[in-house]
Amino acid sequence: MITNKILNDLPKTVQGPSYDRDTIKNGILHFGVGNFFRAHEAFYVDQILRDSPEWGIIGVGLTHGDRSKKKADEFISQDCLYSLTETAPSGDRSVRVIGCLRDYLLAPADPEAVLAHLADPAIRIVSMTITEGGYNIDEKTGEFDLSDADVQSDLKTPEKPSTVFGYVVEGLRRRREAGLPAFTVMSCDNLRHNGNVARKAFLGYARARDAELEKWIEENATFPNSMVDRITPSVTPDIRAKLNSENGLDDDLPVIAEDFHQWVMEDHFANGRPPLEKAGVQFVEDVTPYEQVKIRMLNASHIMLCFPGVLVGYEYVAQAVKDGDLRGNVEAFLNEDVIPTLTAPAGLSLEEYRDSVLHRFSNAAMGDQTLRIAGDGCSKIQVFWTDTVRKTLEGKRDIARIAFGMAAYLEMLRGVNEKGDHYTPNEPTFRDAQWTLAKSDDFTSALELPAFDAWRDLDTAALDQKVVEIRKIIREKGVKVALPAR
Ligand code: CS2
Repeated sequence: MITNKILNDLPKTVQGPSYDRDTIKNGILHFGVGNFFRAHEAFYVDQILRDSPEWGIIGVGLTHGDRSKKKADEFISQDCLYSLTETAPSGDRSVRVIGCLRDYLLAPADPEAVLAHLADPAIRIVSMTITEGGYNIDEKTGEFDLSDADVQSDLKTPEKPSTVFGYVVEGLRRRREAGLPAFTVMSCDNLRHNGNVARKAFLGYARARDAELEKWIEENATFPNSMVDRITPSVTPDIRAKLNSENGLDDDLPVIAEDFHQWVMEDHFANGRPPLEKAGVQFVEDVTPYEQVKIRMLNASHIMLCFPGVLVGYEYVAQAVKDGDLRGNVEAFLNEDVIPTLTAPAGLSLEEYRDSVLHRFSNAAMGDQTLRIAGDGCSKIQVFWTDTVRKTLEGKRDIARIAFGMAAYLEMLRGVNEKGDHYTPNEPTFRDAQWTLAKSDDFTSALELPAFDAWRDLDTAALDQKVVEIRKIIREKGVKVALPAR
């Protein structure tokens, strides 16, 4: 275990916190303490605490179950410390222990403790990484989905919430009651306009709860948009063991990430903010061009690579990107479909960005998994591909690569690769109805899956037909035969 006690006695190659942990105060509460948060926001905040100790973080887990309980126990027994290993494509690495997490609360076990922090004036930012699909927005209507069962139940007992919406809004209600300022709601999810999406979700919930409260939140809280970027693989027990033996640590909660990291944010904070620019965060007026480039190039090509990559049987992204056919298809997708329909922020070359993305994917030492990337494809397709698909359809451009990507996604959902090996596709938003569509051999009805909802208002007849055609080829002859001609 890594604990406060061993901080003075870390291996020479491991860098510890640059500050005395006892001097740190609570300033941020974060929902969703996953690997990405720990390699990104926490990594940035950790660097400014020495000079700005008032921005320590309280981590909150929202989910039930044994795994969540185990994770909470591990955080607590490690004094909320963990190691971050940063690896470069060259294989170079560095290791540090991150100390900015001050406590870890499991919300279902102690909802009142979470609410007390939310109502504490020391907490001035509430951040979250709750996944692309976590904002409960109905893609068809573009509105917060009030029919969701958990939301309904929170609306019935709003003072005893269980969803992130219920917690944040109840926390803000308590602050209003107490005459305290609101806090900034800072989404760190990989969404277009993540702040606007968060605003829609939290205000949508608040409106259904109490219109006056919604108004107060709208006037007093802010929801800055940001672009977040750092590839952070899942940590399996094998990876954990390997990291520990390489690092000379005994860490129950190690994280590994690429050496690259980027955070571009709009400077709209309701109640102060840490001087994150000192740690390299770029504050800009409008984050749109940055997020468009990141989502439409990096994330979009990640899934364009990994849906077929899983089917071929590649476990790692670095293997898939080394495959000339799959890489060529991704390059063609970027060159033909994405770059011509994308506007770059001033000073950024999209060609250089493309090359850097493919270079980052080739980072073998990081061991990023194709199944991690392919997971939650239903939400990711809607976020990462929609603009490109819409521009392709509207501009009557070549649909071949998009159709291939959609077909590969649908085949990937069957859970068996071309070698006959089985795996478990992860689709957290699917219920039985979606799995029935996904597993059915009726290729036409599979197109009703919500993954493709965001362009259903356009004429998709030719695209749909092409997807069905390509899927048949994948099924009968394999992914490589089905790849679009180049
Ligand atoms: C990946 C992202 O899940 C995905 O599809 O593209 O997790 C990616 O690693 C991050 O967005 C990198 O910032």
